[in-house]
Amino acid sequence: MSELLTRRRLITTGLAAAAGASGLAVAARLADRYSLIPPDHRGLFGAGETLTYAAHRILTAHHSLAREFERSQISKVIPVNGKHPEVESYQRLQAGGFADWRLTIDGLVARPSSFSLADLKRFPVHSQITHQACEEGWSFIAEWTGARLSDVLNVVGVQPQAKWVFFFTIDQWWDSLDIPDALHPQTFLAYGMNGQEMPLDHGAPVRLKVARQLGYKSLKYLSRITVTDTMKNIGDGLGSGSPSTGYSWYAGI
Ligand SMILES: Nc1nc2c(c(=O)[nH]1)N[C@H]1C(S)=C(S)[C@@H](COP(=O)(O)O)O[C@H]1N2
Ligand SMILES: [Mo]
Repeated sequence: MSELLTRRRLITTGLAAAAGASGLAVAARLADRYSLIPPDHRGLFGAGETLTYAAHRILTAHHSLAREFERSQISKVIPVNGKHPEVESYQRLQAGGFADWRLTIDGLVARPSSFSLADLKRFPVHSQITHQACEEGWSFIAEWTGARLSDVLNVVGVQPQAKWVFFFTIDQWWDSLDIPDALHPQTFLAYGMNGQEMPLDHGAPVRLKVARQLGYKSLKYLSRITVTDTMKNIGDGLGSGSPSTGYSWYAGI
């Protein structure tokens, strides 16, 4: 990238094109107003990722849906990325049929809470038949069943200053979504897959399902959710464990 073409120029140029705005000044104001700069913008993907994020946020508005498929299109062969955690705490939960598993939700919420699998199953049940794509090049279509994250967040009461929803897992993965993606109607806490309880290796008992981003954002083996207004104090501050391994925080598709 030439020195003259700074990141900010790129962002605003892209926004101007995306929004059909007539000038850079308009685009710059938009970028400022709507925080269209992803948290890891200095990472490997730099301006490109920023453009993707900003363009998605503007062009796809808030609740555009990922494509859904017919049951007949569900993949016959379903790959799995890695095995379930081997730590003792997970084995104990598994042995007890996950009756002792809890999902803690804390941070900027009115009512910090802890949900059992049975609690989550009492929320309205939703299903989606969507495509999951791994950054490594494989993908499959499956039916995912669970509670909408938005339904659960509405019960705990997200405070108005909240900007990010962080997720932590039993195998020490961590990641985050912005509020629009967290409240997206296809963002699920999924406890079922293809009509069965969530298989162990696919994230039992409950995984996150983020339909409009690459597979690595759909964290398995969830244990905790924290709502924040900053990324600063979590991990390296880039919103996800992925940027440190070369993958962008925003993985929109
Ligand atoms: N906790 C946890 N979540 C995870 C992973 C993982 O190893 N641990 N792998 C991610 C990656 S890279 C992908 S592509 C998908 C794969 O989901 P699947 O194994 O159900 O196909 O899960 C994602 N979520
Ligand atoms: Mo992946």
